[in-house]
Parts: sequence; structure tokens; C-alpha cells
Amino acid sequence: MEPLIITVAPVGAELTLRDTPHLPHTPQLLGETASRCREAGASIIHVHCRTDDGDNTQEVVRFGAALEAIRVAGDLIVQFTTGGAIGMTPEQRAAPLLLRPEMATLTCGTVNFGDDIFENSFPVMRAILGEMKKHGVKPELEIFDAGHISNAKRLVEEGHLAFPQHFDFVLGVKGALDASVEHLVDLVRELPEGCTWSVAGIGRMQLPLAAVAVAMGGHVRVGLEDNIYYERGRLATNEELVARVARIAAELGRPVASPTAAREILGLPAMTAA
Ligand code: KMH
Ligand code: ZN
Repeated sequence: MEPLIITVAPVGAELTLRDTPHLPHTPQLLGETASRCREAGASIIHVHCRTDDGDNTQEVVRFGAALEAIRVAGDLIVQFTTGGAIGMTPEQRAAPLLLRPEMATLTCGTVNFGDDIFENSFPVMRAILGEMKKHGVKPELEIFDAGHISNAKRLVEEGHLAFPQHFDFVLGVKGALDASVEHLVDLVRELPEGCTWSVAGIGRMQLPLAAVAVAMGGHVRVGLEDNIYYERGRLATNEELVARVARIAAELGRPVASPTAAREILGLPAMTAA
């Protein structure tokens, strides 16, 4: 089986330092987390940025500092969020792309998001994809709901994207598709030939869906953005969540991809020396 790509999503936009003290909310903490997660088996880091006070920000300067800190820490593939936080404009969400991270997320449709609406209309998706193309950034297509795969196919028909692509199934957001093995299997069946995928289960479904993805030949996203507990009543650190998936992979005889191997699997150019 193909080596397993483990993505760490260490901070996200929804949780606060009151929920867990382990959120790496500054560039320095993100760099340190990147280094520990690389050691534990991660090959991609999905980046949201916060201010020193922990508020969400898409400021280019802050993403620049995060990128630099992660680069100093090692060779992880850096994937910026373009989802940002509820209430941000599409322009704010896309702004950090001018720093040319290797990857960035593109959520493939509007969904309820708790009591809010996470808006990703076709004009928003086309605009963000246009910025990615302009800056040479590889998208990761975020699928929160079954219809989002159909939306991605429509973006291909319109000429804004070409398959194969890398997908990430974010399952268990309140207001979108529930996290279940059945849903995951159905979604994987819908993927066009040659596409790669990972799964990010929300909350307590992070671990079982990760284990299933390892066995199915998919890839895995873990981290505090999606789940803050290691087990009931015990807060996790990002590196612990990564290390647990790496151990599951080892038990199942599946090698864990280095960032170099992950770049090959995803069709990204090899990293050049700075
Ligand atoms: N914070 C959510 C509204 C992404 O990073 O691309 C969107 C999100 C998706 O986290
Ligand atoms: Zn995110």
C-alpha cells in the first residue's frame, strides 16, 4: 500500500485557549509544533493563524511569520487554510495565498456550521481557485457534505480545475455530513480515477475514521482543529495524536510517508534548498 500521509491540523479557527492550552497560537509555537509533529510522523501541516491574544486572523504578515517558523523547523508540506473563520470575506480568506504555500484548502460548497453558515458559493470557490492558480498553489479539496464532490466535478467541467486532485473528507461538522465509516466508504466510491484522499473525523470520530483510512489505503488528518481529546477526559497534544496514527499504521504494516514521499504521492515538486 502507498505510504500514509499524516496531516496535522494543530490550531483551527473555532477553539480557544480556554478549551485547551495546547493550541499553538503564535508562529513560534507553530514552528515548535511542526518540528514535534514531523518527528512523530506528520508530512503536512494545515495552518490557521491567530493573534497573540488567540483571535483568528488571515493577515499576510502573520501567515508569513508562521511559514518562516515552520520552514526553519523542517521540511513539512505547508498547507494554508482558505476557509479561515466564519465571517471572513473571500478576499481575506485568500489573501495569504500570495505567500505561495505549497498547498491550500478549498472547501467545495456552502454548509451549515453549527449555528452559522460557512459560505462557499460557486463565485467564492472560483475566485479562491483563481488565486491559487495565480500563485501556483495546489488545492486540497475539502468535502464537508456529499454534494461537495459534485461541486468539485462541476468546477472541473467549467475548466477551473483538472482531475486528479487530493480530497479531504471533513466528517462530523454539526450541520454537515455525519462522521461514519459508511459515509466515508460512499464518498471514496464517488472519487474520480487517480484522486487521493484523506479523512478528518471531528471529535471522538477522529480516531476510528483515522484507523479505517489507514486500512483502506487513504490518508489521515488529525490535530486539535478537529479534536482536542486523546481519550475521554484527557486533553491531547498535536504530536500525541500524530504519533498514535503512526503507531496504528505500523501495526497494520503501512509505512508512514516522509514529506519527500508525500510530495511524490501528491505530485508536488521536490522541496528546493532555501
Ligand atoms: N474554520 C472553518 C470555518 C479550512 O481550513 O479550509 C473552515 C475551515 C476550513 O477550517
Ligand atoms: Zn482548517
